[in-house]
Amino acid sequence: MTVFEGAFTDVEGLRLGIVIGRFNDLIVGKLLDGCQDALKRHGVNVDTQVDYFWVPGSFEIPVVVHQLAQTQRYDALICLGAVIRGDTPHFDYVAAEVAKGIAATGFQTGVPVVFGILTTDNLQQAIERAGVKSNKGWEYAMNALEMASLMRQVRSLRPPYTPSLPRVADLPESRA
Ligand code: INI
Repeated sequence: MTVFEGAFTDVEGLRLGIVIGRFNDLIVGKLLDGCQDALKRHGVNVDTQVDYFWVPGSFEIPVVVHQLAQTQRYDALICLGAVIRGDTPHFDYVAAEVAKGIAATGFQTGVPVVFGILTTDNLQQAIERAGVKSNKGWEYAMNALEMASLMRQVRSLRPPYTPSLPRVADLPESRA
């Protein structure tokens, strides 16, 4: 039996991208601080090993993170945002789209993408998760380190070639 799990200190040559939705900047800035603190304490140089991409709000995160994942430049990507419920259904649309978009990027590209989007009912809950009681940004950084390390191991299991698919005309049951 072989057990695979990610390490938190597998940071040599690691490249990370962080996509940040500026909306609710007070909260998101704190998440970013927590994230950078965790990365630094695990040996990541947050100036040279991390690229930062600012977008207007959480809704814009998926389009950027998807393009970044396709570059295959990053071992992991972290999305940071804060979606706080208001008096209208806007929250539901933004929260649902960003969650779907981020999940799709991970599936479609094989690059780990951390869902670092706070979705809270009010500002108080967001503040508590952005540095007052705990800082979720720290956790998101740890998730990225762990997944980047695990996916490096998973990738090494792939055969060193991609067998080409047979042509339809060569399939035995084909009438082409
Ligand atoms: N964006 C957020 O990141 N958080 C929110 O709470 C939020 N609310 O509630 O409106 C929000 N809206 C902006 C949205 O992400 C887009 O930037 C905007 O709709 C333009 O596309």
